[in-house]
Amino acid sequence: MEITFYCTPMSSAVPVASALTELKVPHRRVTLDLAAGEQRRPEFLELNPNGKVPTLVVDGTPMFEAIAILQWLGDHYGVEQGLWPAADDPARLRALSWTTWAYVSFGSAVGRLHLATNPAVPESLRSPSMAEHTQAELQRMLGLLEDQLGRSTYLSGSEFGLVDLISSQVVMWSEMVGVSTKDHPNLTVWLDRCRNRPSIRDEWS
Ligand SMILES: N[C@@H](CCC(=O)N[C@@H](CS)C(=O)NCC(=O)O)C(=O)O
Repeated sequence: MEITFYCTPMSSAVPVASALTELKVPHRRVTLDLAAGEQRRPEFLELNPNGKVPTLVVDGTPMFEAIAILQWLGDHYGVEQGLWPAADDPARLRALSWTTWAYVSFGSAVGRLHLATNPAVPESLRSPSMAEHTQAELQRMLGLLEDQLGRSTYLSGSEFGLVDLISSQVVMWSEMVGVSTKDHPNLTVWLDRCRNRPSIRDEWS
């Protein structure tokens, strides 16, 4: 398979970069300069009409949205390495649930908090009451991870897997936006294990 990965450091492309490393997927990397607007060039919009990184091109076919790319990488490279459950394994249902939840439910709340608090956002869009409401919602959601991690060392089970690589990086992003994980001891231990994984650590440093 010939894979080209369009990325930018410290962006939504980072979890895909660490998954490619963790899964040892041979690929070519193309770094886009977002500040220079390279993502809006017509040839890139042909690959991703949304004009964003990450974007992956697999044997000439483009795909976009980080969570879709990550789940596809799990299907194609993770199963044989024991990092992603096989399609007929009931654990696949949990893997799809947690990873989609991390991006869609938890991740969108992190996005709302970012909007409500980021000084770079126009003041009319910022909102202390929205920030407070969303912080409470995020703490409730971290509690779900805390419960799950009280039952198993990793979300993947007893061993680290792609579910952990994906979910931990959304939590790491939430910390950057001002979410505290300190009231969740199981989660804190898990997060430290994940962030010290070379495939994650090297992309975040
Ligand atoms: N939902 C998308 C978000 C991608 C995204 O927002 N990427 C940003 C970098 S963090 C980007 O490429 N921004 C360029 C732009 O909006 O012009 C995903 O998860 O892939």
